[in-house]
Amino acid sequence: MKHKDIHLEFRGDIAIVRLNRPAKRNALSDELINAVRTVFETLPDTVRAAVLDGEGEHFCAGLDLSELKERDAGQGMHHSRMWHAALECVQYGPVPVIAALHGAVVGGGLELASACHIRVADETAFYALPEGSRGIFVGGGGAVRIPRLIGAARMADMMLTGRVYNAQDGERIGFAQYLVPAGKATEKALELAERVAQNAPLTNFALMHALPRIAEQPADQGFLTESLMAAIAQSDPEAKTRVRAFLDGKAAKVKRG
Ligand code: 1HE
Repeated sequence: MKHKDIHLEFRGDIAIVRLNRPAKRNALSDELINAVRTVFETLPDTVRAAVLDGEGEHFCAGLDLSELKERDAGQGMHHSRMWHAALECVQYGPVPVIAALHGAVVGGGLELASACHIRVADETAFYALPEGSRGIFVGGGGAVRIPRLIGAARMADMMLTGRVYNAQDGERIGFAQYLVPAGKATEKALELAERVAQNAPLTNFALMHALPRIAEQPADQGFLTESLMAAIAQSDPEAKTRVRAFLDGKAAKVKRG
């Protein structure tokens, strides 16, 4: 798939998806958000993990505000649903996605990052939800995904007061799981992607598709779903091979962190 605002590259079984609209700080036009959707819908089945990053000084400036024309309520709802559909393709697509963040991670850019499975930020990253001061609301799934990362109270504060979190505080409160020196986010994300790509495919499926849903289920339903997923994963020949390798002393032990 070729699109003028996305650079797509393959390194072995890793896909690197780069937002490539630096002159507009990778602002997400309707065209670009739909291209993100198409990329994740059409990844070749040889791909085992993906890295998502942004060209230029910033990861992403959010919604392309130049397209925020007069919309009536129905059009506004459909526009938001279009974003939901695109970001669902990232979260519930074929492979885990590792976001490599730097510079502005704001508005819809933060919503996009929140749909990824792992976030690596460099020291230049900053997080904001300027929707609050622009008189609008999040519409790309942020009201669902962001409270799950940082809590509803912190999200409300960001939108009510325009609070901006720097990279260190962003890691502390849960936006990013990894914080690396400036310019190193993509390198670290690639290192993690290579590790993720070595997992049994069913393990990655379980973590992407079962875990977030189990976490939202009432406990008694969650325990049952977990047991079904566990039974499916452990009956896979790949699991048996890996467990046997450990018992035969041929697989790596867990090392101290
Ligand atoms: C844009 C956008 C954009 C930059 N839509 N064109 N998001 C925001 O409210 C964030 C708005 N952007 C900014 O605050 C800043 O641009 C940044 C902090 C991200 C970067 O600052 P800087 O100094 O590096 O760049 P700049 O000079 O502000 O912008 C460069 C160009 O990109 C300029 O256009 P030019 O033609 O004058 O060169 C900007 O107009 C353009 N640009 N950001 C359109 N967002 C599903 S709902 C989600 C709702 C939201 O995401 S609302 C939050 C939107």
